[in-house]
Amino acid sequence: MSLTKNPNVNKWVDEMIALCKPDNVVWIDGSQAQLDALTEEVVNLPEGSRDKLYKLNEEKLPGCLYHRTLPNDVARVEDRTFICSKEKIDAGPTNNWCAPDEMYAKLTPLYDGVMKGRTMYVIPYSMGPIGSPLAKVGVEVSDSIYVVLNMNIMTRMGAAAFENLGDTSNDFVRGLHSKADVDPENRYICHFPEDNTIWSINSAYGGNVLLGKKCFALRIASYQGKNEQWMAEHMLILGIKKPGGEMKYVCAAFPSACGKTNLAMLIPPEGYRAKGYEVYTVGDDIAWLKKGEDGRLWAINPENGFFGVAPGTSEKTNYNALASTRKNTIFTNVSLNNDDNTVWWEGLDKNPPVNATEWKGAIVNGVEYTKEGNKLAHPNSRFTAPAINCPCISPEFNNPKGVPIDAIVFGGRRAKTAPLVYQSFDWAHGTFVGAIMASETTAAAAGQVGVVRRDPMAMIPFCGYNMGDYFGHWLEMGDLLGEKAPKIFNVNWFRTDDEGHFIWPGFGDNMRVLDWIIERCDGNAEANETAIGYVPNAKDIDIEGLDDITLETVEDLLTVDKELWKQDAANIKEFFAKFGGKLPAKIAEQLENLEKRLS
Ligand code: GTP
Ligand code: SPV
Ligand code: MN
Repeated sequence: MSLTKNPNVNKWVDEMIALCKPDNVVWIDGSQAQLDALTEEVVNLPEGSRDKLYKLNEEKLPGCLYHRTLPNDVARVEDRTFICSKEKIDAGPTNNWCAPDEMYAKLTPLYDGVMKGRTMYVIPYSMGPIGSPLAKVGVEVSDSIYVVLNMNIMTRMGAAAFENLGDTSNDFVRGLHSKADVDPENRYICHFPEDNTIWSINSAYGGNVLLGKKCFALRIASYQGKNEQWMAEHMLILGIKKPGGEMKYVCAAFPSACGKTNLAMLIPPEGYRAKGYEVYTVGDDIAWLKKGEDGRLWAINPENGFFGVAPGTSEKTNYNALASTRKNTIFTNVSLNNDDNTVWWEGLDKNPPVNATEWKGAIVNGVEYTKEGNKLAHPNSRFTAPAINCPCISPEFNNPKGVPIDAIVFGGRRAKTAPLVYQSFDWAHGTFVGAIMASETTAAAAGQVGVVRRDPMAMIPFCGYNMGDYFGHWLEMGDLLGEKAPKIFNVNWFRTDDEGHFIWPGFGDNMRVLDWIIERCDGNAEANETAIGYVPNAKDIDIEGLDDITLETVEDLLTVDKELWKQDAANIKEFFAKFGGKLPAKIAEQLENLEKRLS
């Protein structure tokens, strides 16, 4: 029975029922009793069933579940992701486009009767704290219990979301998902920004099916933000407090699998902890930002949990993320230790389980298997963990107002060009710094790994409209915020030496760079003006307690190689040319200025 009187919701759900023809319809109220019953149902499915989840060791991992997706369905599929705006120009040159009528016509037969013999779950959820002026409501219908259980962790799910929507509003995002036959040939992730609608079919993996996340909170929301004077960004949010100082909030945009979760939960090096520095996590993947009454830029994390990369997560690299996964967490495509029914992935520790189930489901000797160069966990295996589990979750996490932002940081994986850190000259130049971001591709999306591609603001896979207009929107936000706009920086933790090793230790030691950033915000730290922006003096990056890093190493990490930058500028020019008349004149001008400074 429907959980809302809202006729817009009920009419749409009725249409989806008529289309998909499920045997049953279950409205998700969010109650523990309902979640427990669904969990029982899904763990009791027969072995070999595609939808099956497994309960993990109740003592070591209470409330935790394990799931494997099909080997052809382990990451976002950018080549099958579409922005279906009426006009092609509104999707822009960086998105796949199809006219909405055409896409609806193509997909309708695929959805027709797809849920026969299945149950449709109607999932109401809020992105952002319920009742926050920055929050928005979505409704996802899906034939997957895995989706329901993940949405429960990642969003504020249940009847309360409908109360927040009210009985008459039409302002909710309609998400239709069916795993169908999980057929990669007929897999589509389609967004209709002008209809507030998302249609996803033939996948059962994370970013393709948890429609509140990338589909709504970035692709649809970025379009809404452009029209409503706010921003939806692929950014973590963290709070840093130095001893005796005020809490500073920093947002950082890095491409997928480039370190957002790690930076958001960083533990400062010993020397900093001894002095009393504190770090708090507000969000690890997405930020919604809006001008507040005080004229500053405020941010909320629209999510309620972390859908984090498992490999590489260890007590040493990210203690807080690991701690977040010790209860009520869902693990996807990691490996099992069959002896004690716990989970393992590459980088957790140096002891792969002997009696292991690898991510595709084969039982193997994990020690031998990994010695032969195989991976027990998929490189994009993930944990879905409740934010409240995080030991350093910010006390402001549920604050409906959000937090005021002092600095915005961009960054990616660059082996050579980008220095460890630099600051932009001003907001317009900072927008340009974001627009020229580039990074090596990772396992978070299907396709080749390790190729450098341009990825403005880490939004290439997530901008729901023409990216030229998106740059324009950034410039407009700068005008709106004026003097109170956050300072903009760029970082690169991934410079390598001639043997290809990372030079900078990264992880907790990134605090040393954040320290310079927050001092710059307070006007306390010095910098050198270079062709690309303000670069710190090597001596102003605190390296006390770092064994392998000398002042010379820092100097090396901070060099700006003009020849490399000239090559980069040429590549940027080519990239910008794609946008034609949609590239804002101010951004083109920034490139000309960079070229002049380099020559
Ligand atoms: P998405 O969830 O896909 O958006 O990824 P993310 O940006 O949150 O990336 P995450 O923090 O999960 O890190 C991805 C990978 O980068 C992991 O394997 C980390 O171990 C590695 N990593 C994170 N921070 C650093 C760093 O400072 N230095 C180095 N060398 N590696 C890092
Ligand atoms: C990313 O790829 O940036 C993620 C994981 O955060 S997914 O939800 O699959 O998009
Ligand atoms: Mn992400």
